[in-house]
Amino acid sequence: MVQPTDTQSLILWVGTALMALGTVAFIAMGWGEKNERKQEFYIITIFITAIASVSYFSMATGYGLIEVPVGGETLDIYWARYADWLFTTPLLLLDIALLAGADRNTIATLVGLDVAMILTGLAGALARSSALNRMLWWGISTAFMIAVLFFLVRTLSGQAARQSSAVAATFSRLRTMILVLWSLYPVVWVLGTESTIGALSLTQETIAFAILDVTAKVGFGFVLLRSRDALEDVSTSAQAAD
Ligand SMILES: *C/C=C(C)/C=C/C=C(C)/C=C/C1=C(C)CCCC1(C)C
Repeated sequence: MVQPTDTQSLILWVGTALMALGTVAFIAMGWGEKNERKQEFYIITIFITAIASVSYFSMATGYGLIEVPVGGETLDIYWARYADWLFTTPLLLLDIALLAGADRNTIATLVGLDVAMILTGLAGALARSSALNRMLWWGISTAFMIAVLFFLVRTLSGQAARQSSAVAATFSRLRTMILVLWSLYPVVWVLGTESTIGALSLTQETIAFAILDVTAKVGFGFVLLRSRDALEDVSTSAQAAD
């Protein structure tokens, strides 16, 4: 059975630790919060890093890694990433959508497109028939990602613009983080092992995904949860609407 190299394992343990530390920090920050609306943001954000730390643990210990034969070569694929992303990317979108005061249909559309993005990306990572076939899945997944980012910029920004200035400022910071960081995932995928191009080694790819994951989850969580004025405004406007 294939195992991570020592370097990969070290990177993945660092990832596990940072995700776990983020989880503990978010629990501490939300401790004693009585307002139910504000609690939502803490609960969602805590789950994001908690799920990621378990996924990193599974990869660090080799459980999350499999061999996929494609056209005579064998690719080492960390499948656990996709199990993580399937849950954590919708939760990240839920965080920013609740902040923007999005309606149910917008949230459902965003989550649906996002789940399609991750599942078609997983299909590409596991496809055995040919490198071309893997790249076609990549193209489909990337199209779904563009749709997610389009919705974020168009529909969600419009809804956030109706909120207080504190909410709008935090929203725009988080939106920029998503636009920049998420766009880099398909680039790393295509340069790395998954596409069979292999311009990045599996170790370099592991480093790149670890930096992206920690920034997009722990960094994102800190930006959101430290915006106390924004969370306050969201909870009062939601109460007024109830
Ligand atoms: C915390 C994890 C995050 C924010 C993960 C985001 C992942 C993506 C935006 C992944 C996108 C992909 C494509 C658009 C095509 C190729 C396959 C993926 C799954 C890497």
